[in-house]
Amino acid sequence: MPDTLSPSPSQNLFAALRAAFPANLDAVAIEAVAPDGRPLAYRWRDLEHASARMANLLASLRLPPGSRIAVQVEKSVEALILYLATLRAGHVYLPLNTAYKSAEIEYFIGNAEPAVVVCTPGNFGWVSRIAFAAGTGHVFTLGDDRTGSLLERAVHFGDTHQPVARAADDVAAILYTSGTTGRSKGAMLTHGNLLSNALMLKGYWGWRTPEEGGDVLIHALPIFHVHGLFVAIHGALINGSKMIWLPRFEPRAVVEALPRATVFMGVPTLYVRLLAEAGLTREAARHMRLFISGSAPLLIETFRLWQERTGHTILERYGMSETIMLTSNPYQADARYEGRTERRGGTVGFPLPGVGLRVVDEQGAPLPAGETGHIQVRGPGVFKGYWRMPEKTAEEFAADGWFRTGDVGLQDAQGYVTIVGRSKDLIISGGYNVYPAEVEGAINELPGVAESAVVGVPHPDFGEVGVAVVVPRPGAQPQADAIMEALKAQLANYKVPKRCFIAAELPRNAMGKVQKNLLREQYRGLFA
Ligand code: MLC
Ligand code: AMP
Repeated sequence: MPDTLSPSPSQNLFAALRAAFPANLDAVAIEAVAPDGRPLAYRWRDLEHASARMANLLASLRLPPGSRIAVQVEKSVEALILYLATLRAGHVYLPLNTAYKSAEIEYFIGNAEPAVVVCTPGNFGWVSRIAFAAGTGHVFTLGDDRTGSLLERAVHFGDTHQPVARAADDVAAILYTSGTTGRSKGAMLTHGNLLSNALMLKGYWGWRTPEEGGDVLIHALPIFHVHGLFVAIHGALINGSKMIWLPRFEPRAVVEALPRATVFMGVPTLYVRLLAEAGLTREAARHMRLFISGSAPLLIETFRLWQERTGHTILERYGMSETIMLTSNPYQADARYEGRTERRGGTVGFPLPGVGLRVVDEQGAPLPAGETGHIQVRGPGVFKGYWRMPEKTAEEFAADGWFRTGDVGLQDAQGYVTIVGRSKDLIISGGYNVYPAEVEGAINELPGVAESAVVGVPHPDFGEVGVAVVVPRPGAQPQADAIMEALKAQLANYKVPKRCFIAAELPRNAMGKVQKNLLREQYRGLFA
């Protein structure tokens, strides 16, 4: 009897975040620093009004709901406001790493067909050429010093705006990732995925609302990936917690902010670099409630050194672009796991509430506790699919609907999950994913190159970095330096291998497959 049902309430993520703003909208929501060093304070009221103006600007473009808004800009509070405005206006946010070069941007824009592209003022020339050629209707600019056409236009719009109704299943953001193989795919995350994950973490990590004394988050991560954009920002906003907003990661700035903060989130490289700061002491960290690490494996040495230096035990958690957060070490006693409280170094903790996790063998049969296999997951955070790639989406799910993470690991009898490796050919360098296949493709296009292999090897700062082994064409003499230079011109800088070697051939097995494990072994001591 549909006529007796009330319309389902909107599940717009922005509306849920907005509802969690503190009652005092004049309180400071974000402390930031202008590029010229001036301190900036944004009140909750500023976030409300500025996102309304931008949402009204987007509404004035009369785009169909769910239009993609692609954004490649430097980190700024205005960029965060643009994210909120996109949700508010019912569109889909598509953040792009600032390191991406033109060929990479051309692919993303061609694939996602955004209605709006926002870029830095300095990149307007080449980005707008790519965007208009791909059929994008509007290109705005946004500088980290509050310059650019986006704010110039938005200022003419009203500062009230009713969030557009969205269903839980409507897409809120697309994050490009290579998944387990091949070309970059756009992972579609819905309003429901993002909101359920934010609400679950609110409870699991014991966030304190302003009435409970409040938390203060140091935000030092980039805002174009899951960690900085969703886990950190949603965490703060849905708890009405203040953020100390750093435009980029600088260890000294983080240490200086510690006495005013309670929560910090970082990839392992950030913890390694912070440990090199003399100012990192127990005293500096005495008000801190929680240090969270994720996106890449945290070395047990780092975990222990951090305990010794600060008296705090880092809480390591594990997630993915396609699933948001999946597992976490406990913040407090976890009743589902016999009340265990131990944050165990080298593990990523327990499956989070609502997350199903199983370890399976090559045939997909579940393995008993303690045995290593492929990690599969399901739950409310698992994405809707890859943008316009139904076959690729189907490949990544088991027949019974569980998502194949591409990670290899085990769950012990007590419930702790350990990631021991990856079945996907992926290097995680400083928390950024590098797909060897993409880098090898770029190398193989270079003059004089017959073939190449890129492998990840341990690195003291980035955890893991890429090393390239290149086989010349007969008679050709490609030079390692020239190869690295050529790659820097066309790939995001973090994808460029840190070293390149010329070799007569690549090791292959009887099937003709390149034996990357042998190359990894050969070069594993390179940066030791
Ligand atoms: C920079 N460089 C890197 C690199 N970052 N090389 C390898 N890996 C990286 N991650 C290189 C540059 O190419 C440059 O080389 C040199 O280092 C200095 O560049 P920089 O720009 O000054 O580096 P810096 O600002 O110090 O950046 C390092 C960093 C940054 C660790 C702060 O990489 C970073 O913010 N990483 C966090 C990534 C992140 O947020 N990941 C979350 C993904 S979400 P050259 O030769 O040009 O001089 C996810 C899901 C989940 O995974 O579970 O969270
Ligand atoms: P991304 O596709 O950028 O979201 O990266 C997701 C991948 O990062 C996961 O599939 C894991 O391989 C890796 N990852 C995330 N967190 C951790 C962690 N705590 N330990 C080990 N690997 C991690």
